[in-house]
Amino acid sequence: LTGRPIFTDLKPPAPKLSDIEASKRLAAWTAVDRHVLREHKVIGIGSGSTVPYVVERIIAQGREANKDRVFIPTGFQSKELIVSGQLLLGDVDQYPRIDVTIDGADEVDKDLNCIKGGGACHLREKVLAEAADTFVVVADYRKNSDVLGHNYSAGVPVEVAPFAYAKVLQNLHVLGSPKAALRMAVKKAGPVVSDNGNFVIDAPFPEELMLDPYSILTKIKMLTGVVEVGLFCHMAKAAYFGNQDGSVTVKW
Ligand code: ABF
Repeated sequence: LTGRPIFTDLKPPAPKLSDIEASKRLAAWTAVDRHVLREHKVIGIGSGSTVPYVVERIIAQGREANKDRVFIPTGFQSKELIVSGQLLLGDVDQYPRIDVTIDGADEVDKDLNCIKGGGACHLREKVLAEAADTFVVVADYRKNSDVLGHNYSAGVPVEVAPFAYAKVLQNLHVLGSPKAALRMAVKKAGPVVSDNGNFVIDAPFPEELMLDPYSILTKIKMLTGVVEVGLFCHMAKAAYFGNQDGSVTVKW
C-alpha cells in the first residue's frame, strides 16, 4: 500500500481498546494534533465511529483553545458529539467557510479518493468537506486501499430523492452496477432514510470502472433524482490510518 508510515508517541489510555478502536483513535489524535491549529476557529466535524476520537482530542486541547471556536456537524451524531462535549455548535449556513473538516471514510485509495456514506450522511459530509480550506480523513488500517472497492464491497452510496429511486436504480444498472440496490433498514423494515429525508442506493462497480472514480462520480451525478454521490474525488488533503503496530500511515 502506498503511504508514509510514521510512529507516534500517542498512547491510548485505559480502558484498553480493541486493535481497531485503538487504530481509529491513533489516526484521529494524530490528525487533530497536525491539523486543528490554534488559529482555526471554524471546524467541521464528520460522522462515524472514528470521529468521536477526533472530538475527544479537540476537547483535550482545553477550554482556552476551544472558547472562541465554532463546530459544524455533518449530521445528528456529530451534533450530539459537539453538544455533549460542551463545544459551540454552528451551522454551515452561518459559516460557509470552514478552516478544517475532519471526517471518517469507508475506503480511501492511493490518490486520496474516498468512498463515504456508509452512515448515509455523505451529502452533508461533502458540503463540509468542500467548504473547508483543509479536508482531512481519519480511519483505521482496514480502510486503506490502492483501488476503491477492494476493501469496501458494499459499493458507492448514492443519495436519491425517494420519488426517483426506481428510475435511478435502473440508470445505475445500465452504468455498470447490476447489483445496485436500495439500502434497507435493519430487519428490512423499510428503506434507510437520510437526515435529509432521502433514500440511499448502494452501487458496487467492477474494478475496471473503479480505477477512474471521478468518471463514475460525474456520470452518477448527472442522473436526475440523484442528490449526492458518496465518492469524494480530489477533496482530501491528507488521510491518516491507524495501524495495529501503533504506527500511523499518512497519505497526502
Ligand atoms: C462517515 O462514517 C461516513 O462517510 C463513513 O461511511 C463512515 C466511516 O465510519 P467509521 O469511522 O465508523 O469507519 O464518515
